Amino acid sequence: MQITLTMVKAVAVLGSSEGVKGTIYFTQDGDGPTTVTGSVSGLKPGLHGFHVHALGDTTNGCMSTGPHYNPAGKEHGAPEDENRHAGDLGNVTAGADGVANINVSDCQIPLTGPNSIIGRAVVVHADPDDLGKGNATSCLHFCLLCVDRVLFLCFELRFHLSVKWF
Ligand SMILES: [Cu+2]
Ligand SMILES: [Zn+2]
Repeated sequence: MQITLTMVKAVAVLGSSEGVKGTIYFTQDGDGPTTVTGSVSGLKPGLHGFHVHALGDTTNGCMSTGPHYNPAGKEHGAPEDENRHAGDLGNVTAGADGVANINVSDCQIPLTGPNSIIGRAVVVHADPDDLGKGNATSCLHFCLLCVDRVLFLCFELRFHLSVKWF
């Protein structure tokens, strides 16, 4: 019997009318964690919430992308929390130059299988994610904050379905 290891890659090209843009790459090797790399520029220096939202519909900004992707029915949290939405990737940090470099590894955002994030939306928010420890504990609340100021606060782009199989 032959065992085939599969490497799956995906990309999200993010952009907004406010000059915020970036490209984020996702790589998963077999059943291992998904590595998320890339950078986003044009951000206000500081922390910005970074999530996978449930839906890939970006026609109405943050609003149409639904809540944080949450196939296990858990609460909003930090990436390292056991009780978290699968889509809770925490924050990215933009430096003084407005660039956030991303390089994280996460076990709850697979690129294959029933809980695959392919086709869902990636959102970088203008505001920091409180990671479930502050007032904006509800995912919906958090996203509504975003939608309220969608022109300045959030941008997102759904995944291109450019999954490559090796
Ligand atoms: Cu979000
Ligand atoms: Zn969440």
